Amino acid sequence: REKEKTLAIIKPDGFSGNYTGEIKRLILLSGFSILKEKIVHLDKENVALFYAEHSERTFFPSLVKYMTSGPVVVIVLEKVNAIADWRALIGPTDAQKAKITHPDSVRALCGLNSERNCVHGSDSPQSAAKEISFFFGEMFSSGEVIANHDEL
Ligand code: YYY
Ligand code: MG
Repeated sequence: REKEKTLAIIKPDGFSGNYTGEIKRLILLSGFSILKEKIVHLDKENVALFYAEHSERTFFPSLVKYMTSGPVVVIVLEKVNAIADWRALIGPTDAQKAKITHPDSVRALCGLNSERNCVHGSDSPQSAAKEISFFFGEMFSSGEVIANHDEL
């Protein structure tokens, strides 16, 4: 059982709505270690690259506007099965649906709808590797642990 890394993003209204502390508490309580974290304000080019797979979707211009509307917190998480477990913790893409089907999820906690859904999670080992290197340069194997559940 190898540890995995995944990328989490607290999106603009998660950050501006002061959900960062609550989300990090849920992250640590769920057994993830936070290896790296930074606050960044994305520009259009950043978002277009990060969400390149969605560039032809009708929601794309609106998504770019939302993701550039304020700072985000970018976090590298690590644990066994981190990728699937973080996706499970954040809940479905549509936060309205999350409130009904996954009331304990992060998107139910602070998301609004299928666009303003508060958080991001990598969806596969390939995207986790790509997304972590997008924000932090090379994939690293033993990053510094800033905080973990033992410290709560
Ligand atoms: O991976 P996840 O974030 O759960 O959903 P994706 O289908 O990859 O879409 C990425 C991103 O695009 C989503 O978090 C919000 C936005 N989006 C949207 O604005 N409207 C949709 N109908 C679907 C997705
Ligand atoms: Mg996705």
